[in-house]
Amino acid sequence: MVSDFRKKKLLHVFNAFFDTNRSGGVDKKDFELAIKKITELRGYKPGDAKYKQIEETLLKIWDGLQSRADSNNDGEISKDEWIQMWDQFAKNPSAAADWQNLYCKFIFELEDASNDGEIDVEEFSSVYESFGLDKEESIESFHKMAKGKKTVTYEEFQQLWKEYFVTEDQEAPGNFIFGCFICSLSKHSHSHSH
Ligand SMILES: [Ca+2]
Ligand SMILES: [Ca+2]
Ligand SMILES: [Ca+2]
Repeated sequence: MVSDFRKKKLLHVFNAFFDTNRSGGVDKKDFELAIKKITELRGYKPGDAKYKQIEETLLKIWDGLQSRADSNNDGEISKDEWIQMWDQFAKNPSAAADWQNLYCKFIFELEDASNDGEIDVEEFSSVYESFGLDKEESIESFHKMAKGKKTVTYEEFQQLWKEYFVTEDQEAPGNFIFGCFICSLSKHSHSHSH
C-alpha cells in the first residue's frame, strides 16, 4: 500500500515534470515536448552538441521508464503504473534503475545553470518556474530542502532525491526537492475557484 502522502508526492512529479502535455498519461510525446521546452529554456538549437545531449538523455530516460513501468504495454505510463513503479523503488532504493539515476543527475545539471556543482535558490526556482510551478513557492521549498544553507551539492541532492520517493516523514527536507508538491495539487483541484 502506498500512503496518501507518498501518492501526493508521486503524482506531483508525474503532473509537473513528466506529463508535459497534461494529457493524464506519460508517453514519448511528453518527452519530445520536454526536449523542446528545456532546450528553449537554455537557448540550445537543433544541431548544437548540448541540444543533442539533452535529447539523447531524455529519450534514454523514456526508454528506461517505459521498460520498467509500462506493465500493460500500451506505450503509455498511467498514474497507477507510475505509483506501482515508485513503490517498488521505495522498497529497495539502492537497486534504482539506470534511468532513475540518470533522471536525478539530469535534473541536478539542469538546475545547476552556472555549472559549479552546486544549486542555489535562483537556479532551483527558475527551472521550476519554467515547468509551471510558482516561483515563490519554489523559493520556500528550496530553503526547506537546503535546511538554511545557501547551496546544495550533487551528493546532497542525490540523498534528498531518494528521500522524496521513500519517506513518510512530513518534515523531511527531501519532500521539497521538486518544489511544493502540495501547492500544485491543490491548484489542480481548485483551478475553477478563481
Ligand atoms: Ca502526456
Ligand atoms: Ca501502460
Ligand atoms: Ca550553480
